[in-house]
Amino acid sequence: MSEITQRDVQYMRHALELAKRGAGHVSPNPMVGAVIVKDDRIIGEGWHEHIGGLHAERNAFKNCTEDCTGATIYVTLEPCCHWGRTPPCTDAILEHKIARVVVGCLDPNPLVAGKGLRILRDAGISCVSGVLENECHAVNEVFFHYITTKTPFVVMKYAMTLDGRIAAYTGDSKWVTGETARLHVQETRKRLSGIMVGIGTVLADDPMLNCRIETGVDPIRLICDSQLRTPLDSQLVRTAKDIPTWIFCAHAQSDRAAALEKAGVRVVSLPDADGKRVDLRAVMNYLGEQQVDSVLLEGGGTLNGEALRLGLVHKVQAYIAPKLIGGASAHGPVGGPGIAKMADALQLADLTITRLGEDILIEGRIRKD
Ligand code: AOF
Ligand code: ZN
Repeated sequence: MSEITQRDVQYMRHALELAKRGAGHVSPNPMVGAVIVKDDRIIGEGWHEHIGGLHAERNAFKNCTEDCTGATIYVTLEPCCHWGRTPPCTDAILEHKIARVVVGCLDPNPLVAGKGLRILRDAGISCVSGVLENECHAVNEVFFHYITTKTPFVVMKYAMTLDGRIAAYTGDSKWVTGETARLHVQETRKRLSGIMVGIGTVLADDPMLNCRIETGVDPIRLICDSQLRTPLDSQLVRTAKDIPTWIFCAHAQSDRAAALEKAGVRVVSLPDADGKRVDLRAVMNYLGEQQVDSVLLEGGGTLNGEALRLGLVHKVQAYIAPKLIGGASAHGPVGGPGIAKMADALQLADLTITRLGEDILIEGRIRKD
C-alpha cells in the first residue's frame, strides 16, 4: 500500500469541491468528484453531473488533455464495478492504464461495497482509501442513508425565537429569523428531494414551498393531509401543474381526490395509523420506493412530533432568533404528547453551530442509541 501525502489530501480536497457541483442534480445517486494527476499536474477532472449521466471518473477521462498511462486518479467515492445506468468505472480505470487510485470513502451500495477496490488491487493497481474520509462521507450523508435503508433521509428544520416559539399566539410568524437565515433554508431546499408539511401548516400559512434561488431545482412538495382538506385555491394546488405536489391521505373522498388530481396533484391513499391520521412510516416507505432519497420536514408541530416519536428523523436544523415573544398558547416546534422524563430526551450528536446574521443555526444528527 502506498503512503498518503499532503499532495494526496490537496487533490482529494479539489475532487470534493468538484463533487459538490452535482448538488441537487444527482439524486438518488451520490455526489462524486474525480481528478487525474500525472507528474504532479492535473490532466483531467470531472464530476457526476446529473442522474443517468456519466460517473465522475468517466467525465474526468473524457476531459483528459493527455495520455493518462501511469497517472493517479483521485475519487471521492470508491469506483463502481457494476452495470447500472452506466458501465463500471473500474473498467474505465483499467482501460486507461491508471497506476494508482486514491479514494475518499468506500461505496456502501451492496453492489460495490469494497468490490470496486478489490478488482483494482487484483489487477495490480496501487490503491489507497480513507483520504478525507469524514468529509467525503459527510457530503453524501443522504446517499449513505438511502442506499442502505431505501427510505428517505429526513431533516427536521424549524425557526424559533429564543424562548422556543415558532409563531406568536396570534399565529403570526413572518418572520422569525432574518434574511441571511432564510436564504440558508433555500440552499437546503435545493439539496433535498422533497419538502414536507402537515395540513395545519397549509391551512395556516398557505405556503409555496418552492426553491427561490436561481440554480435550484424545486423539491417535490409533500403534504400529509389525512382527510384531504387542502384547499383547491391554495398556492400549492394552484401551482401543482408546474411543481410536483403529492398529498398523502388516509380517508379520501373520491370526488375531492379527483378534483385535486385534475389540478395536477398526485393523491396517495395510505393506511391510517390510529383511525385518524395517515401512517407516517407508510409515507416514508412509499417515498423510498419512489426514489425520493431525502425530505426536509418543515412542520408544523404535530407532524414534527409524530415523526420524532416514530424515529423517522435523522437530522435537526434549528434556526434560533434572538427574540422573545412569550404566550402560553404560542406553539413550539415539536408538538405531540412529548417525552415524560428529561433522561429520555432525544439527544443530538455531531453538533455544528453557525452564525447567520443575528440568528444562530444549530445542526445535529439524532443519536440512535
Ligand atoms: C462511481 N462514480 O460518479 C458515481 C457512483 O445506475 P448508475 O450508473 O447511475 O450508478 C449508480 C450507483 O453507482 C450508485 O448507487 C453508487 O453506488 C455509484 N455511484 N460511482 O464510481 C460516480 N455517481
Ligand atoms: Zn462508477
